[in-house]
Amino acid sequence: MRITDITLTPVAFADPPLLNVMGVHEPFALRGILRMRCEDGVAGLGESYGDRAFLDQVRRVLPRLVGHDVFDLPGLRRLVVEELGGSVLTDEHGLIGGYSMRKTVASVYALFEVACLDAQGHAVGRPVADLLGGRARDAVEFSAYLFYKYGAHRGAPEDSWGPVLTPEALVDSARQMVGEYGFRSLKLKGGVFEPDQEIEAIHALAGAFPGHPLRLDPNAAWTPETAVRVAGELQEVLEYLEDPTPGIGGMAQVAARTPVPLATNMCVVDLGNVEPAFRARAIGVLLSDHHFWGGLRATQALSVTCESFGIGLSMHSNSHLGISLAAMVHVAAATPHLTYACDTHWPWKTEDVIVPGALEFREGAVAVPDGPGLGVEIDEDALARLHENYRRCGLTKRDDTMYMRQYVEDFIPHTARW
Ligand code: GKR
Ligand code: MG
Repeated sequence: MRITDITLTPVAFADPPLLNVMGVHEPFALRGILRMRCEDGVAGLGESYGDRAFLDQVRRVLPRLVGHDVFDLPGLRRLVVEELGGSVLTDEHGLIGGYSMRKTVASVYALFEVACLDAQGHAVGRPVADLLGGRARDAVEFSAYLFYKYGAHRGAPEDSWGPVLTPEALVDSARQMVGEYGFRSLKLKGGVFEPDQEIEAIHALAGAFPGHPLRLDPNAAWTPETAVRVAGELQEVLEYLEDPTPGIGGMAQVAARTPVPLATNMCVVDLGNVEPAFRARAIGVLLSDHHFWGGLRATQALSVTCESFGIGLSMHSNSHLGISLAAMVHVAAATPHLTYACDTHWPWKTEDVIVPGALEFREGAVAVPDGPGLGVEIDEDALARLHENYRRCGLTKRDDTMYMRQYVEDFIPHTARW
């Protein structure tokens, strides 16, 4: 079934001032929405990053896809490699994980692969999870992704979450999120305050939510020495500690000195990192992400690799919309080894490009949509509105550090500083 037409629409959606090691989220998060039309009126949707450098790479490949068969995924990958071989995109989505040509190709291919799988599902009348081998679970569990945050964007009124800068406010925001979505696992984005303040915050969450698995992710803000100390202080309450320190070597040093499993979406970000990280016993859990690991099928292959070596599998998230959530749900449902609750930024957004209702959170989990393909549809008015946001906001890349300097003039990212 051949592709007859393909369009890429950049969109921007409102995002609160969430804090992390690099700075603070800007007023809008960017995404790229891909729409594919095929013979017989079948359509496919994809979603990925929306920064200009990424969109430019995608646009280079687009003309070559017209006439391509959506069932020919190896051929699709060859087209992407032929067109982009040699390109390397920088990557701030994982907050400075590694980048490479292989990762660039994997990211661009992934966007197309999801749209092809959606189209395949529509063509044969089956959900994407069925095309990926069938459901290992009917609903996919997610974690509450907690952030410290400012109360308002520069010059704007306070948002509905208000400021979250103390353990008390953090516990309140967790209560709000758990109350609304029913999450069990709670993840705190750390690397914002001194480690002792973040230790106190995790203890406050443990006290307020007994029995809930807890995670802390400072995006490599600490030295190995500090990471070992924090892990020691929190070892009774953490499900895992995510990227406490940079690099496979640093992570391995920490892992050797703590029983707390270390997780990563920064030091293992493509296949080239797998062997050295596993050999060094640097991690216990890998956070997959189909957007940069080469799509849904590559995520499943990665899962088999992890299972073979006794490494757990979780899922990473960036600010995203409903097409991405649908893809995350289908692949997680069809990947038996993906047993950790997945990350999602979903609760932080207030608008979307899909028709509401297809993806609902119940007890912290999203049921796999039953309809064909991804099971989500574009809301044309919403897509036009979010594209207009994109045109007006003037952002072309994520830059949490530059924006942070509007709040704290001399801000320097905290990477491996503490
Ligand atoms: O949205 O600020 C954020 C996150 O810090 C994101 O950029 C990270 O890539 O969620 C991610 C993570 O787990 O490191
Ligand atoms: Mg992380």
